[in-house]
Amino acid sequence: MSLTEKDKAAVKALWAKVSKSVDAIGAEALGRMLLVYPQTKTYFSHWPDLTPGSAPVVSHGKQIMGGVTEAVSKIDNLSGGLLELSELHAFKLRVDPSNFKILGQTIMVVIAAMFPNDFTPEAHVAFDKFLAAVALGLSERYR
Ligand code: HNI
Repeated sequence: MSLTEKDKAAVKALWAKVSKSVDAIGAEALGRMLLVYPQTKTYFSHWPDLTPGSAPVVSHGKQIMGGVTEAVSKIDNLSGGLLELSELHAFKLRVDPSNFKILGQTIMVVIAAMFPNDFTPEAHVAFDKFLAAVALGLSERYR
């Protein structure tokens, strides 16, 4: 299920449209992940407030989207390009990698809701493949 050149172009085109709003996308996607999939809250129990829109959710949403933006720039080598982030999530944060798919889902829902015209079926399929490849790249260091 690797990304074709056409997929890569579609992901970059979508990203060009949404990148001005990444902070808002990240805050909304992370807030939704914590609310809709409450099992993900265990990793953030040291935060004072895990509700959507709270300060830590907004600020961490930005950080996560920084990682996604980095992944777009490394789209040709996602298994090698995300090793540092993978290492961090595997050994320091000890995040179960199944959660990467969950966050991918909420990121996609938020982009679809915020950018209905840009989130065409072609953009959707390419972005879905991209997020699956990002999740795989982030899982690289777990074994
Ligand atoms: Ni994730 C920290 C990127 C998914 C739990 N995460 C980060 C940082 C980046 C990042 C960047 C900050 C790194 C640093 O401090 O150097 N995370 C990403 C990306 C994805 C992702 C790109 C998927 C697309 N992270 C997840 C998921 C969980 C998660 C699904 C848990 C459910 N991440 C964390 C935790 C931290 C973190 C926990 C540390 C946060 C803190 O404040 O302690």
